[in-house]
Amino acid sequence: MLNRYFYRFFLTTIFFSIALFTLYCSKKYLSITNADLAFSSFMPVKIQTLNIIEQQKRLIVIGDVHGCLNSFERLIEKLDVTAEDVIVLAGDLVAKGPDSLGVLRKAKELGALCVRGNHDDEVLRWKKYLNTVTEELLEESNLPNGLVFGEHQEIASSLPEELFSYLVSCPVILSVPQYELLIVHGGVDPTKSLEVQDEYVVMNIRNILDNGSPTRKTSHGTSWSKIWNRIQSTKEHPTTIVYGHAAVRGLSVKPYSIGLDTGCVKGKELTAMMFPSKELISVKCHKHDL
Ligand SMILES: [Mn+2]
Repeated sequence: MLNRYFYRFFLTTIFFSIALFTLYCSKKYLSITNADLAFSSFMPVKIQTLNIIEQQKRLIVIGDVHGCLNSFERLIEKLDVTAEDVIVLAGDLVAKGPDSLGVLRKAKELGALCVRGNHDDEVLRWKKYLNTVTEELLEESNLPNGLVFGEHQEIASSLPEELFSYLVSCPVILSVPQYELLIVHGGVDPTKSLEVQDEYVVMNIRNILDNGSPTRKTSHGTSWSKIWNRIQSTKEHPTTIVYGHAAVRGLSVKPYSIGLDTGCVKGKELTAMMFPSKELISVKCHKHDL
């Protein structure tokens, strides 16, 4: 009799231990931090300030282009861009789409500013790794944590010096004090000051888990922008964050956050917002950027 109770108790304990351990691991896996990467990228400038001068007409922020050169060119045409406009790309200029190098070339030619996206960073991490490794050592089993063979490696190995210089110059956070704006790729941890934000989190974040950790998943926790808006609405001088990275959520205009990734590479739209008017202009994208 005693034996049977003991057996039940034993099994229940094992069951709950496994359940708790699984929960712990999944939470750990979900949260993101720079420390997860064994091999770091070329360290970006963390915060850059953009001062708009009087002669400059419009500040134009454009969502994730992801190598869709045709759509990017059509949007620039539709915007009727002149030399007095300031263009900022909200990150993820490269990968997924057909012409990453073409997009970088066009952005550089336009004198566009940019912030670093998670895919841009992955290309730069590959570039740094390729600079240090010999051909013989380039094997799946030797790859540092966070790197996988694929298009990021291909882009990195065909990246000419001048386009590398352009991409590596994109800061993580671009601050526009005149318009009380911040431009980033992913978002921020709303509970932390700008100075202590983790660069990797800013490039990757989508949600905040219930335990307060940032995650790139949209399936767990609360969107960072919801928390950001709640905090900013109590401030005397609130700041608005313009970002990309969240194609699943599409265009998301809230009082203090503006999400501009409208899924061009998935055949949806490429979107630009003008400041200070907050006017939106977009073009329709096509599958494979045709
Ligand atoms: Mn992204």
